[in-house]
Amino acid sequence: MQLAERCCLVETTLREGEQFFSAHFTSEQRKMIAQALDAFGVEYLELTSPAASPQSARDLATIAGLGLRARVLTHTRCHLDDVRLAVEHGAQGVNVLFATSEQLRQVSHGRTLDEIIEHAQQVIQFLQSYPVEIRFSCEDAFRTPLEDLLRVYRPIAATGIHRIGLADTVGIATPSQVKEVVGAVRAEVSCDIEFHGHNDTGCAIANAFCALQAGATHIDVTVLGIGERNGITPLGGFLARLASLDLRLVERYNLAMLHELDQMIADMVGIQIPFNNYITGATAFTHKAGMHTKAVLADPRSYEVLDPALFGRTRTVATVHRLTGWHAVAERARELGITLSEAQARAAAARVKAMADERPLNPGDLDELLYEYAE
Ligand code: HCA
Ligand code: CU
Repeated sequence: MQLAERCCLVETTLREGEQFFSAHFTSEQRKMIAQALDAFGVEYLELTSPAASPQSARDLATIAGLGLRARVLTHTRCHLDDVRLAVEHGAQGVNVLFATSEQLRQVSHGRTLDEIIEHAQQVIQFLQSYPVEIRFSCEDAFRTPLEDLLRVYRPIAATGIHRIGLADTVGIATPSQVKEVVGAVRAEVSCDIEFHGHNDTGCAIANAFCALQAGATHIDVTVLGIGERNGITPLGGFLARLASLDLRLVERYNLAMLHELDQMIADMVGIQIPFNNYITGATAFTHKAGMHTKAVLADPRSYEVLDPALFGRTRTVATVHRLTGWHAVAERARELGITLSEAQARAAAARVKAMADERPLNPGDLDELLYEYAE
């Protein structure tokens, strides 16, 4: 199957995102987020466990009842009480997990691998009497020896479950390791495979992409990447990765909404969109040095792998600094309705450089200088 056909986004701003330090979404905000992400076109929404709090349970029921196109999942402990609550509150899918690494098994639940398998099988059997998608994930999969992972996944996949998940819970995996591990699991199971990657060491996007290449079908993302600690694979960054390779991977999403989504979540959790954010950061499409601006003005593809217009964004050519070039200056003059000869544009650029050596300039300084040529 082609990547474009099998890549599904599991948008977990309403679960992993709620684990971001400053996220305290109200019921109204949760509903707004679900509706906006549905309008954007993500395939799945993952919501906080109904066992987390009474309001979380009510909000799950409300959002599951909205009739969204996206399937509404909830994330619970692999526990009969929790998954029962999930189905009672209308979840269309239940994502359960168990920690399998030595480190987490000791501090988290103290169970052996065999006990994990037996317990998971009971929970899965219970869920199989309801019309819900079932996913079982190994938490901390990348600090779990591969043989242990396979020992757990084989019998779990044999239950006929829809999906198994691999979580890089502590953000330790490398892209090549993800490829190897997901590839090995892919060779052993026939169900769908989900990947969830944290960004502690800056590999969350690369790891998610490698998981996809190795056969994963579902990738977890959040708006701006918010989540526990410094978060997980960001929706926008992952789309940037996909879009630059093949537009067919992203054309089903309402890409022009991305900025609005990033801004909405930034406002709700009280942060700014980072300047260096993929696609929606303030400088994501800003070109500065003369060599760059000259080339970009001639053909944007020279220094842009993504078309800003695809995401409702615009390109900025910075002209008022000492690295400016005469092409950029001439372009700014054209925008102001002033036609410069090459010699005039070169002279104006030289004056900008000299002025910029003296003091920081603002855009008005260049415009003022260019108006002299209009007279
Ligand atoms: C956590 C759980 C999780 C779960 C991922 C999954 C993780 O530690 O909060 O269910 O696939 O990172 O392991 O978010
Ligand atoms: Cu996580």
